[in-house]
Amino acid sequence: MLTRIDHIGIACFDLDKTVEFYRATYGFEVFHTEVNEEQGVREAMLRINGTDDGGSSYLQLLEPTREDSAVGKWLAKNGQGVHHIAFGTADVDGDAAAIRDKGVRVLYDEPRTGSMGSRITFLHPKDCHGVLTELVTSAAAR
Ligand code: MC0
Repeated sequence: MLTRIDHIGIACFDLDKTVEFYRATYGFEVFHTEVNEEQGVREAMLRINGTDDGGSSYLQLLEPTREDSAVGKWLAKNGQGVHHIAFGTADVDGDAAAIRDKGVRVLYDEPRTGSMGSRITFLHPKDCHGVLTELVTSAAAR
């Protein structure tokens, strides 16, 4: 069951400048940074609020590490902005299977590694009314 918004992914050209905008404008601080080579991103997680399952909701700022990555391609075509939304679940495998059975393309056969040790998969935006949608089981929920 999808129980919360885990994060909103925002693609940017310059991670440091974008982090500084969110800090100076809204007061959001960086909770975590990492490079995910498989996904081709350098990212900063800004924690917005805790949630009633013990997890959190974040803004995820994403800078591509290579032009041919998903975020690099998207930025070249669209410029900066909201790239995807991510729903939190305690069972990414079960939810992905159930959603696949409804005819929505799930992009990975098995969930991959996401931010902060989470397990993630994506749903094709063309099957989700134009929204690239991620499913996340946080490390804490595993
Ligand atoms: C592409 N499209 C999108 C989109 N990306 N629509 C909405 N939102 C997006 N973010 C649309 C394009 O406009 C195009 O539509 C069609 O999908 C095919 O796109 P493409 O440019 O030809 O690119 P593809 O097909 O090579 O790849 C698209 C696909 C890819 C969604 C399959 O981006 C992907 O595998 N994404 C999942 C991985 C990902 O995004 N990783 C980065 C975040 P038209 O109408 O022009 O045909 S990593 C992350 O977030 C991790 C670290 C985490 O959360 O922990």
